[in-house]
Amino acid sequence: MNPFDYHLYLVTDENACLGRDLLWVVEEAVKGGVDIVQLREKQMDSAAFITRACRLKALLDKYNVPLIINDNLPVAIAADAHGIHVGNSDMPPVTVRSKWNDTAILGYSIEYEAQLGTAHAAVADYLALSPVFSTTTKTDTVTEWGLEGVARIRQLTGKPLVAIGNISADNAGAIIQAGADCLAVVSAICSAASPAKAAEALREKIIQHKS
Ligand code: TZP
Ligand code: MG
Repeated sequence: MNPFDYHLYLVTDENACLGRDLLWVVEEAVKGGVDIVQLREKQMDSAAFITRACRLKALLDKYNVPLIINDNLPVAIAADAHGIHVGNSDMPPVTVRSKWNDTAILGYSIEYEAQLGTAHAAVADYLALSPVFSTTTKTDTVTEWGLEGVARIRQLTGKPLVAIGNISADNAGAIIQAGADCLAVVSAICSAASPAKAAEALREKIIQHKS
């Protein structure tokens, strides 16, 4: 198990970057306070995915910020990433653990409450409530957890909880107060005029509302 002590999680989406270079956006975000980054590439072939992951890893290593790869174990291994994030219909966390080292950060998306009691949730380093609020960035979702859902799941598990979905500086404080440990965002940072300032604003809200 890895101690997961991160607070502002950037999930990348090149389409959300308003035509700007993804690595530039990520670097600005990190300067503004993002402390963990997930490379999420849904269309890219493996070779290009690995190349991009290696570039991003080299950048993030300079800042001591871990790189998580979305749903692709060969890419995560090839890029020597710090971890992997899988969803309910991806490679199961127990399988990931059997194929990769124990020190890798393993994130698991929770779409149904029933996932909580499984061996998969048990081997994860953090659980992502996906989505906390419905979002146009990802529309194939099941449960909109809402603040009540965050609070309920908080009572049911001691695992670090990451909230994702339509998070902005406006609702960040309430989500932390409801029990999330970490907030993950795509558009609030990738599509911001200043990704650094957007990250700063989110980070400030998180710190303010941590009990
Ligand atoms: N998983 C659940 S919601 C989501 C992902 C990848 C997208 C979140 O994007 P945004 O723009 O922060 O709402
Ligand atoms: Mg997935």
